[in-house]
Amino acid sequence: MSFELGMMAAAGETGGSFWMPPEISTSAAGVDWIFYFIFWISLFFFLLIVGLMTYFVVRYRRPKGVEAEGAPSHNMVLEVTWSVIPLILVIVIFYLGFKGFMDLFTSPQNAYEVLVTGQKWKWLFQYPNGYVDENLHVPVDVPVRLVMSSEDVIHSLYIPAFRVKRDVVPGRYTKAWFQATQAGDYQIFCAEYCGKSHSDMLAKVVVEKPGDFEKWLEKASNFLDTMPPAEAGARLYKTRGCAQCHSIDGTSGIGPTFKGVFGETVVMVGGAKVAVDENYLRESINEPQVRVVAGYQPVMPTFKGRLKDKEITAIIEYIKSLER
Ligand code: HEC
Ligand SMILES: [Cu+2]
Repeated sequence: MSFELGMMAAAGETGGSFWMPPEISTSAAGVDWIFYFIFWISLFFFLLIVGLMTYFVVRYRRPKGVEAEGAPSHNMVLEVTWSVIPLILVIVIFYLGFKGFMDLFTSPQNAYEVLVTGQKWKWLFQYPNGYVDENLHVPVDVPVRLVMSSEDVIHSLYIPAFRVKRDVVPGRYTKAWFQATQAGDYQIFCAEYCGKSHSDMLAKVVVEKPGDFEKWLEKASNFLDTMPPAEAGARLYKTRGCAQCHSIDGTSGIGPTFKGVFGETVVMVGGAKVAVDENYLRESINEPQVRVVAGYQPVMPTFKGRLKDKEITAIIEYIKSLER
């Protein structure tokens, strides 16, 4: 991956290098600096030590027929030198690393807050007005704090361009922050192996130009009023957790698939047959335990009070659009 990201940087974006993607956050340059500082020190000592070792092996090898001399006791000057110089270097590395770590972990108080949920296998981002999106939109030049948690296993939110990577753990909150420096789209990965579709757990950070962020958020939050209901429903299906249990491709998961269910006759636990229409779908969303589909556990949570009527209508329109 480093190689691919390196190529992206070579394509003319700011900062970055062969090893590193472009630097798009205020912390990125500092992170890269420490990385290269340690990298060059390591390379220098690697070459020095391996070079000298090789030279000494050749230079002082014992020819045939020559007896080995006793080794000299020790050399104070040499030993103090090779102890004190590395000591100073590791202290400097510790200081720089600790300072960088504290910067990365302490978000500014006035930061704009976005709630992040990791789940198998996608990211959800919730804005202060309650709107949930599958991509992370942020304003440029504004500090943003992410307050993150997981619905299931451990994930890790990784935004290479911002040099941000932080585990997302079920049952607790972890935080990360950044301040983006350049408008554009950047990749988000999950960096903690979390199961079958781990590598598909992708999203984008969209860094918006000044003023555009507010416009985007307002427009996106009003999607119920501006989008065709079936499209709005498709969005809710992904952002409100239905996708966790219901497929749209005909495969059965924790719950039945939505594909082609509208207009069908479904058998309930107890043997009753129900024709699937708008009212049945509405009841299934609001009171899933009233009639339970045969062959499934009654594990669907109720969405009563959690979805507005308009949202339920949109989801029903979406389910209707999924023909077999
Ligand atoms: C935790 C898993 C889970 C989640 C999340 C979930 N459901 Fe369900 N759902 C089920 C199960 C299991 C059933 C079948 C048992 C039953 O009828 O209660 C079901 C049944 C249904 C049915 C009836 C389907 C049929 O074939 O008769 C509908 C409609 C439905 N869910 C809609 C939704 C919608 C809309 C959402 C999201 C807002 C959602 N569900 C979220 C598990 C879930
Ligand atoms: Cu993951």
